Amino acid sequence: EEMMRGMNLQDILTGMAAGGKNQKDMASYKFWNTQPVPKFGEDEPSPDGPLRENDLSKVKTVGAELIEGFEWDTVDLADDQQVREVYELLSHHYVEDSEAMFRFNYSASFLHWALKAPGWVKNWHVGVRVTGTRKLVAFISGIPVTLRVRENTLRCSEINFLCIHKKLRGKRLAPVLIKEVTRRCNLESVWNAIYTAGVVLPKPISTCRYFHRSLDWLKLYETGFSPLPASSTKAKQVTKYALPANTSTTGLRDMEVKDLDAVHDLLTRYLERFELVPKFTVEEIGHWLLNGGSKYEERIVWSYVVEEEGKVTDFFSFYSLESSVIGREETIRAAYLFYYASETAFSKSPNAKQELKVRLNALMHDALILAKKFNFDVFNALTLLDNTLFLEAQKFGAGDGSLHYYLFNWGTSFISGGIDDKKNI
Ligand code: MYA
Repeated sequence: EEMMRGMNLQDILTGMAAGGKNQKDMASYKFWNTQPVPKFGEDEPSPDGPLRENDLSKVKTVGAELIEGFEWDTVDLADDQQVREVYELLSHHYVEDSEAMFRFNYSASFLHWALKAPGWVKNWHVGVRVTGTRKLVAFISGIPVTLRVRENTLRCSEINFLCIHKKLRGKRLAPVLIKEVTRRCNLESVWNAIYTAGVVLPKPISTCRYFHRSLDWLKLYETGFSPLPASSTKAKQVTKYALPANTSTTGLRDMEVKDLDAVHDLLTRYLERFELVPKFTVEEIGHWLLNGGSKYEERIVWSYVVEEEGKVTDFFSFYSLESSVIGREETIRAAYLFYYASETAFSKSPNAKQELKVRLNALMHDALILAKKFNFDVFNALTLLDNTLFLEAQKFGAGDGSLHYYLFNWGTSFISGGIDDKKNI
């Protein structure tokens, strides 16, 4: 009790409240201590701004030496063979849950989509290879993104897919990769970055929780993803998560190229209500929601609009990301809620919040039905945007994992987002 009172929301969210279980003290972040990121225990910055000077003339033109036997490479993702190599590395060595039961299995099609967004920079796809065999043993990537953080707009790099072969762990290679991608971003005069991680680092700008909605409860149970609650039975669980065969929103249909301007306009206005958001061009919307029209082996993204009297009033999207069940020839097919927006968010009625809640619940119920129809096992969402308005009602359950959001070289105070909104802690 005494302890709880002395703690702020941010400490609770980032795990400090759990007696530091999830977090080292600041002095032991030997690498992160040297980087332009906010430190734990520091005062919140004011005003918002960069944490170190940006000077192109001081950026090194060659990468730092790597340990003996390894060399830098730029992975060329225009080459399918090299996409395959990144896929192989990630499928064996990327993120696992804390009990090592599941591992993300980003498909080659997903990597094409995620890493070749409009304006992508080849030099930001950084690999480490074994000299001699040329085997790819580590990777880190950046893509360009324009972010709005409160009232500031930043040209950023979005860093993702940091991965080191299991045999090379614990050798301080991660800091070397991070410094190398930083150097390559700086060479393009990009001085800020955004990234997310399940681990606690100095210092999250926001924290979300993962929520999961079973679509095929029995499969999730059999793979060990979902437990059987003591008060329930298998049959009851299956019934609980059953969904109708057809959607019910009038005017709901697949999103098409002709909807791009309308969806861009709607999403841009909708995102203005939040404090940390991307600023998309129409071209980027086309890429993220329609995969730029490309057809890879596998479909990655599903996008739908609601059209009423010739006007797009709502849209939602989700993408596909499987997880391997470790030690079995099995995968969990997960749909992740992606961007969405509704004109209802701009209602001026005194009942506006309730109207938005009702509308989003109807849309998300249809999203679940569609995901089920496309054979997904589970539908995942984070506690961001307006998600807390529908997570519970749509039978999502809180997962074990949190996702922490970080900004590189930008100080701003903590963003509470959906969690605070719901006042559930
Ligand atoms: S998050 C996904 C990360 N990937 C995985 O979890 C896959 C499985 N794990 C691995 O491959 C390795 O364990 C990794 C660490 C590579 C994670 N983000 O080499 P080490 C710090 C940042 O001995 P290893 C994603 O992709 C750690 O605190 N730092 O450790 C976003 C320690 O530093 P310090 C991390 O286990 C990535 C140091 O590394 C992470 O062999 C955003 C230890 O190094 C992590 N996820 O390898 C990267 N995990 O002593 C930052 C550990 O200070 C981008 N560490 O505690 C920053 C912006 C750069 C661009 C700027 C442009 C302007």
